Parts: sequence; structure tokens; C-alpha cells
Amino acid sequence: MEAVKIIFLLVPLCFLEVADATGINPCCHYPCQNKGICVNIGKEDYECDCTRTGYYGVNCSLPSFWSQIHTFLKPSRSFVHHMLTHYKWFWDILSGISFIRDSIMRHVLTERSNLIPSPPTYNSDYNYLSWEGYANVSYFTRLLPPVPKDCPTHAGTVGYKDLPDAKQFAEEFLLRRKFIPDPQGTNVMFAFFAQHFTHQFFRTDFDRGPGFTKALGHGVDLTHIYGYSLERQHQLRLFKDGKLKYQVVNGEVVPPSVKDAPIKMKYPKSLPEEKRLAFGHDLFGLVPGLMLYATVWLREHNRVCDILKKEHPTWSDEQLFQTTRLILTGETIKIVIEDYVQHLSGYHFKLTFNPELLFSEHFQYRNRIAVEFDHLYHWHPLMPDSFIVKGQEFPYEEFLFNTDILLNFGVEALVESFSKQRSGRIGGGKNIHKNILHVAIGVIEHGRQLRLQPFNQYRKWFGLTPYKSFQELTGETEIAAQLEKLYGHIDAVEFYPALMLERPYQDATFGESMVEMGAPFSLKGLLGNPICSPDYWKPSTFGGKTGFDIVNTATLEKLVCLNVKKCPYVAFRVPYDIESKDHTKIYPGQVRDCFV
Ligand code: ACD
Repeated sequence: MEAVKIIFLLVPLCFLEVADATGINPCCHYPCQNKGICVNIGKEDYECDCTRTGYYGVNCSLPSFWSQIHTFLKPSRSFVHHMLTHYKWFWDILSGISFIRDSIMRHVLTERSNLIPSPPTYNSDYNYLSWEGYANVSYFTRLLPPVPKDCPTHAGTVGYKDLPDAKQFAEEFLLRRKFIPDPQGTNVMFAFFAQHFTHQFFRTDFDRGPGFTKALGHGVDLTHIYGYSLERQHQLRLFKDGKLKYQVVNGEVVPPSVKDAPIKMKYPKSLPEEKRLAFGHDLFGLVPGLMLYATVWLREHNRVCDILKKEHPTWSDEQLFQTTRLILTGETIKIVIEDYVQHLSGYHFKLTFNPELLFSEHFQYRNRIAVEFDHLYHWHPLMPDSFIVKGQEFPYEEFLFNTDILLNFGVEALVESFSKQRSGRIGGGKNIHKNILHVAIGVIEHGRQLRLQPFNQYRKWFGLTPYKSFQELTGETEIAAQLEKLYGHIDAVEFYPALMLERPYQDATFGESMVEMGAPFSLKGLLGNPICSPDYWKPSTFGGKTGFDIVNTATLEKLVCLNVKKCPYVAFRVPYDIESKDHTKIYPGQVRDCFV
């Protein structure tokens, strides 16, 4: 044992010699393992702070007894993922036994959330803990501090000095040649939900830089529905019975025009004023998919107001509005966990939204959006080559800013069409439509500007084994060889490019890292919402039992079908069996009676 310890102690000494000789900031080598914190001492020395890591030694590489037991007993992530996505009969049985289902769900929530530091730690200007970094919420937080500025390469010490040109990289590895449909049967309805929902908390403040955000609520605050300032919210409100402004076009309730709700929206100059609709988010006039969800949530808000008003005829407009907003917040989280993440995960285990599961745990009801989460969530491969509405094909040029598509086709037709059109596969590369490739180029460039640590450092942070080769990352040889030529070393590969090019799980939307990194940010963000805390999570917060029931029974299907005349096919998955060439064959999970 002593001999082993001596070897461990010698490793850092050898390493320090190298650092001495080269005069390189030793933290550029990421010497501290297992989440130890690297602190420079003088010019060429360092110290690893191993406090509460479960490891000790100069580089926090020696496991404590309990860490060894834990590592030994912990099954690999890919094994757990395999289990969860296979053996449906087994999960059907377990999901039916409520206390087992609850314990599994509690475990998922705590394991995932515990990976996210709370309170948040670093930001893009502070790679050490500081009050400014903590208190200034106009920054995105960061899981890992930026690569120190004095490191010899962008990745620290490995890799080439010059990175591949972002545009050339995206054109070579991310640009779609031929549409690759998502093997999980994900549809365009899902893609637009993702876009609509995430834009409430991903709003980079590009005027200040890619490390800043304009979404100061850092989570599910529904500012994309109600506006991100009180002034904007007030312009969108009717100030009667808690409701939002609306207009009726072709017999359908739709958002008001900017003439009636004068707020700043981004539209091309050529679009006449009466066709400009007003939304909580200034960019939601971009695509009819966003307009669709904005319309559905607007109707839902006013529908819930009517229900509350009936139960509480004495309530003011303000109380009706505020309570309805909390109900919609609960509905959103419920739908995201039980419909959206459930679909995305491909799990046979039934995920549940039940905040009470965490009441016996140590859990911080707060959240700060991380810049890594924002980058990870650039799921542009989801977007198809064109959009099919009631059999009519719209290329991007005709789809963008086309409010007529919403006004003329209406909610039911759009829901049905988007639910039946397949979206693209996110992982695996070469699947971003040319019209939106610039967004991916931007993410790569911003990742560099922000000095994001290399992908393998993030793998380690999330408890995953770092990839040893490019082949292991991509699961093939051709792209791997090209990447190796560009980066020189697997430890130099960048965060976003690697997430996109990682070998997807078999028949899945993306690979291991997207699941293992995306889930902690997501579940912490969802359950960290104040409405999930013990003081909020009770019927009175939602106006009583009726409101609480609305939250607890919310589904995507109800959201749509309670707000249209005739319930269309609505889901996050196409209705047909994607394995079969015959697309009239119905996917077994989707056979259902119409809700209303
Ligand atoms: C688990 C659950 C399954 C996780 C599967 C995939 C996760 C991958 C990416 C994130 C998915 C969805 C994001 C949803 C919501 C974001 C909410 C953010 C709120 C601030 O195994 O744990």
C-alpha cells in the first residue's frame, strides 16, 4: 500500500518538473482529479483542493474507502441507459408499483441534481469563487471555469495552437447532406416545443457578450409567454379577469396584433402591421411553430382564468392573472417531464413530476442557467428540410415570419401537421439544414471566446470516463481520422462539436454525453423552480384543488385539445410505425381515443 502511495506522490512531482521546465501555468494541465480545485501557487506551482471530493493526495487521485466502494458498486451509465431503454415488460411492472416508481424517480432527481453546484460557482469572467460571480445574475453561470488565459493551447496544453476554422468545420461535419430522420420518431411538434420552451431561459445578451444572459429568471418563469419586463407584460394583458389580450381571426382566438399590444417585436420591415402578432418573446414571430405554441398557451391562460374566476368571483384581475401564471408554470413542468423528457429519453420507465419526492432530501430551490447548458441545447438538426402543413410544402424562405400560416390554417391543422412530420436526428453529425448552419458556427465561435474547457474535462465532471480516442468518440473511423488531423489530441476536442459528433446510442436521438450532461441541468432547473418547494407546492398556491388538479393532470394532449374545437393528432412522436415502410401502420404507443 505504501509503495502505491509513493508512486502516486511521485506522479505529480514528475509532472511539476515538466511544469517547472516549461514555465507553463500548472493548472493548464488540469492536474486536479475528481473535481479537485486547482489553485496556482506562485508562478509555477499549484495546489489541489480536494475538500469533500471523496479523494485525497496531491492531485485528489486517491479514493477514500467509501469512494472505492461507491465506484465499485456503481453500474456504468451506458448499462443503466441500456436497462432503461429496453425490457419494457419489466419497467411496466415496476412503474405500476407506486412506491418503487417513486423511489426510482427520487433517485433519478437527486443523482442528477447533485451534479449541479447550487448555489452556482463560476462565470465567464470569474474562474474562482467571488461574490460578483455569485450575485451578478446577468451572467450565465459555468460548471467549469474558463481555460486560464496563459495556457499554451485553447485546450490547456494539448492540441494544436490553432483551432479549425469554425465555418469550415461546420460545413464539413455538421451540414446536412441528406435529411437523417430521428430514429426515435421525434416530430416537428417536439422541435417547436423545444424551441418555444427553451427561449424563456436561453436569451444570450450578445450586446454584452456570449457569457451574458437577458433571461434573469434563470429557469421556467414563462417570460416567453408573459414578457420579460413588467411593461411588456402589461401591454399583453387585458386587465380584465386576469386575462391576456387576444383577437379573433377567421373565428379563431389568436395573439393580438402589435397595434393592440404595442411591444417591440422582430419582424421584417416588409410585413404589414396588421399581420404582426405580439408575443411575450420578441422573436416568436420567426416561425409558425413558435406562433402556434404561443397561441395555445394564450388560450390556456384565458381558459384557466375563466375556471378560477368561477371559483373565486371576488378575486381581482391581478390575483387571477398571477395565480393562473403559477398554474401554467406547473403545467409546463409537468408536460416537460412527463411528455417531453419522457419521449426524448426513450425510457420505458415512466418519469413522474412529483415535487414531494424531494421534500425529504437536501435540495436547493434555485437555479442558474449555465452557458454549457445553453451550448448543449443547440438542437438545430431537429429542423426538417421544409415544413409540411396540410400537405402543402413550405421551404424556409416562405415559412419564416409567415403569420398567415397560423391565421389561415389555424391551430388544429398546424398541430396535426407538425405532429405527423418527422424531425431530424440531433446527434451523429451532418444533419443541420444549410439555412440554420450559421447558428452552429456561432456556438463554436462563442465556445472559443468563452474559453470553454475541452469536452473530456466535461466528461470527467459528469462522472464519465474521458474518451481515449477519436474512434471511441465517433464510433467510426473516417470522421475520427479527420478530427484527429484537426485537433491532434482527443483531449483537445471542443465541447459542442464533440456533443454533436459523439456516436449516438443505437436507434436514439443522441449519445451518452448529451443524456448525461443534459439531464442534470434539466432536472435541477425544473425541480429547482419555486413552485416545487414545500411552501409553494400546495393547492392554495394554485387557487385551490381545481387549479392544483389542472397542474397535476396536465399533458401535451390536454393542453392542445382543451383549447381547440376538434382534437387533432397531437404528440411528440409521429403516429406511424417508423420501422415499417407503410406509414399508415399506427405506432402502438400512440393509439388513443380522442381526448374530447
Ligand atoms: C434522466 C432523465 C432522462 C434524460 C434524457 C435526456 C436528457 C437530455 C437532455 C435534456 C432534456 C430535456 C431538457 C428539458 C428541460 C430543460 C429544463 C430546463 C429548466 C431550466 O435520465 O435523468
